[in-house]
Formats: sequence, structure tokens, C-alpha cells
Amino acid sequence: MKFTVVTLLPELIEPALTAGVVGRAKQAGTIEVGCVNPRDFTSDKHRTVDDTPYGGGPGMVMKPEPLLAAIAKAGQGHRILLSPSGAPLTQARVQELAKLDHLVLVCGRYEGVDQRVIDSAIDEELSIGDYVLSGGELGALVIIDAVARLVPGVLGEPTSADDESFSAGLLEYPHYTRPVELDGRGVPSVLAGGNHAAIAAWRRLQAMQRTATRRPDLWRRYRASKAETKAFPPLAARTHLALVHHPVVDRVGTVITTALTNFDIHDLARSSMTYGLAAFHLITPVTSQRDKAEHIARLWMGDDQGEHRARALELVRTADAIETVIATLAAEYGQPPTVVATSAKASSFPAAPRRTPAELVAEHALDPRPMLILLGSGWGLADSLIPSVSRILTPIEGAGDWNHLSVRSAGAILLDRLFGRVP
Ligand code: JCQ
Repeated sequence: MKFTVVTLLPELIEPALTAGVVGRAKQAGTIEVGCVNPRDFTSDKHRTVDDTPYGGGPGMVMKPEPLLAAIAKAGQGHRILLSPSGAPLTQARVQELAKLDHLVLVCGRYEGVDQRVIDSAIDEELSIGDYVLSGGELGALVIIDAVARLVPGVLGEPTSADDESFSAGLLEYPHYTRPVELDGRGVPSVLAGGNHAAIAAWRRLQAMQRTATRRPDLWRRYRASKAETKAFPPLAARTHLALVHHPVVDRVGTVITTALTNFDIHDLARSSMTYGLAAFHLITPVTSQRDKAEHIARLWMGDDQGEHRARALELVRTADAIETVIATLAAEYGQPPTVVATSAKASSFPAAPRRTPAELVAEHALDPRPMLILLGSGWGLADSLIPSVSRILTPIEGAGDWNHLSVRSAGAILLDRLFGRVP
């Protein structure tokens, strides 16, 4: 594997590649690194490599001709420009780059590079993160390091590269070595036990826990294996959604009981099924309303034409009060649920800690307790009458002040934010 760095500051590149794994690989000839300096392709006596920007503005732009000549001198290879405007570098991209045999890493300085150089002589723009460096050299070193360690023969063991963070979509589990006690801190006993299956399970759980809490973005993309799903069932599978018809408020804040609606039952049951929830509860103290809900659900469950909807309606349960659902879940799971309220108003449930959907998932992902999410019908949950609420979800925000989503729409949006996969 060959790397050619196009840079005005080769002295920033060369010394950084003499030590460690990459330094050894370079010495052994497993990788080859060279620099080409655009300043060597100038013809004026000041060896000018920058110029003022057309259109004005602060700073300077790299002069095209010396840069183009240096890129040409670098030879045939995949030409990458390091830039804060590039696509974010990922381990997946690093793995692809490691299959190529020559990377040309072009480093900008000053405010940047003439767009026509990018258009004519760059294959790909990559960013190493959302911050600005004074030049592309440190980014080029990052790419060299990340790619080189995947080149066969650079790392000692061929397996130790794939075992790590990001390759599996999870963060690394914590590592320990001797001494067994360090300033009063011990080593998790499972690691010293010699039970390899138990160690593997512990490490996997640690990796999952860390990923869920530290990197909700990665956790959302993570696809557990069948065995993992069995060992650590997903949060959705122990989440219950409830549509509350009492106690809720009307438009002036009076506590009321709302009437059941057919569309709410059908649509929220289908949303619950789509996102893998355990059940959808309809809560009303009115016996005839509960009978009606049961009737609506049973109607479809007997219908062969509506087979898909039938499966969703099997999730429907009815209860006379929130406390009844809590008691039922406590009995079913052997521990009470975390009760989560939703509200369109920022001021409701002032005592409950506020959580974004991502924070709630992070907090709960590997907590074995069930979760009960309350949706209010009418003008929302009567917060002072529901003391069991221990978390409140941040309101769904649209474009402006007008915020009157139907409970069906709010429920679907919420479930997608909590449990929806990203492609
Ligand atoms: C790379 N994240 C930050 C700085 C201009 C090409 O134009 C410019 C390049 C740089 C160097 O790259 C970065 C960077 N990933 O700052 C300014």
C-alpha cells in the first residue's frame, strides 16, 4: 500500500510516521509513504502558493497551478482532499480505502482550495470530524494510520483489527490488566473466573450498555443477532403504549373522560405492532367503552381479509385506570414499569425529569424493567392526577407555534423516534 501526501508542510507528516505500528510497517516496506510539495512546482522567485479570493473576504486560497502540478506528480492513485466540507470518515470507508493500492492525500492550507482543482483533480473529499484544522495534514495522518493498520501484515494478529469498535457497530467493552486491585478499584470478578462463555456475555453486555448510553446514534443503527435478542430483549418488546381517556383535560383544563374513537384504536394498534411493542392499552373508567373497544378489536380479529390488522389488534388491552395497568405489568414482569408521560405542553409534569426519546432509550435500553408510555386523548393528560409518572418526554416540535397533532400522529412520531430504524 502506497500513500502520497500532497502538502506544503512535509515536515509535519514525515516524523509522525516513524514510531509505532505504522512506523514499523513503513520500515518493513509493508507500506510506503511519500510527500510532494506544491512549493516545488512554482516558478516565481517568491515560490508563491497562495492568492487572494475572488469576491473578496478574509484569508487566502491555495493557488491552483502548483497544487495541480503536485497532484499530477503524485501519480496514479485515488485522490482524497481532507476538508471540513467532506463526507465524514467512517470505519466502513477506511475498510474500502484499505483495498486500494495507492492513496493520494491532498492537504489544503489557508482558507481552502480553488473549487476547480477539486472538480478536476479530486476523487473524494473526506472530513475527519466537525472542527476546523489549520491544514489537512493531521487529517492525512489520521487516514494513513486508520488504513495502514488494516493492511495485511501491519498488525500482529490478523483478527485483532475486526474485533474492535465500529466493526461490529458497538463501542469496545472495558479492558483490565494486572494488578487485581488498583488504588482500591478491583477487576470485575467474571473476568478472573475463566468461564469463557460468561466473559463473552459480560463483554457483549458492557459494549451494548456503553453504546446505548454514550452513542445513541450508533445504538439506533445496531442490529442485534437472534441470540443477542434472546439474551437482551429489545426495549420495544417490553414497552406498553396506553391511550388514556381519563384523567385528561378539556380545552379549559377541566378534568374529563373522553370517548373512545375507532381510528385511535386501529391506528395506534398498528403503530404499536409496527414498532414491536408488547401491547397497546385503552384506559377508560367507563365499562361500556371498554366493552366497545374489545368489540372493535374482536371484529377484526375474526376477519380473514384483515389478517394483518388482526395481528395488530391482538395487542389491544383495556383497563379502567392507569394504576390498574401498572399493577398488571408489575405482576407480569415481576417489577413495576417506568411510567413515561407525553405532553405537547412544556410545563406539564414539572416534577418528572424530562428526556428526549434518544435519552429515554439510552437510559432504559438494558434495564429489564417494562416501560409504560402514556398518551393523553382530549387536550392531554391531567398531570396532577397521575403521580406515578417518573419520566416526561420532550414535546414533539414542528415548524412553528401551531402544534395540534392528533394523538395518533403524535404516537406514531414518538414510536419512530424511540424505536424506528435508520436506513
Ligand atoms: C478535515 N475535519 C476538519 C482546513 C480548509 C480543503 O480546505 C481546507 C482544509 C482544511 C483542513 O481540513 C480540516 C478538516 N476534517 O480542517 C481548511
